[in-house]
Amino acid sequence: MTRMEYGPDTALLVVDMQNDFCEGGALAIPGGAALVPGINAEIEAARRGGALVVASRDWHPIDHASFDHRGGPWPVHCVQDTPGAAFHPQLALPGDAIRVSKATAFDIDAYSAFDGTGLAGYLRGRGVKRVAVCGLAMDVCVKATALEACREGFGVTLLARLTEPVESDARQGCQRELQDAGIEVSQ
Ligand code: VGL
Ligand code: ZN
Repeated sequence: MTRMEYGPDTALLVVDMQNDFCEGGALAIPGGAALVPGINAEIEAARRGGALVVASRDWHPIDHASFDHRGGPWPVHCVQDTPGAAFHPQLALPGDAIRVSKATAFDIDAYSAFDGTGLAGYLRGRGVKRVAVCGLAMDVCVKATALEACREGFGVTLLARLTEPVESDARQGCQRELQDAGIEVSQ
């Protein structure tokens, strides 16, 4: 069992820990809310090690192209400024955590926290060399974020115990795909 070693040249990316992706939300992922205590402990470990903490949020305009009434694949979720788009109330984000909003354009979806956000350049500017990725959903935005971090040249560790997939049988395939891309999977 490898653990992420946090230092000043690392960042913890907490992906889309929002109400709509947790139990009771519009696009609820089984086991989503139960990740929160473990993610909070990981945030603490990251801070102790001097790592940056980044939290992304899915932040769609009303009538976003990914919604089913617009022909997209998803129910309406994470609409800007609605309770469903808020971070889970127990998520302990430090005040100096970096918040990144994504998928804010009407006509295109963005699964990765790097897509259209400028995050890669920002992290490089802060001297970050390796990122640890956790959050929701393993087979959608966590996977896309980890793969794009890898393509951007960062070392990447997937925190497998701190993520859950939309499709319950997707875990093994996801882990294999990420490992094949050179990502370290930490259980
Ligand atoms: C996500 C489906 C639609 C995610 C975002 O954060 O994984 N999934 N939009
Ligand atoms: Zn979305």
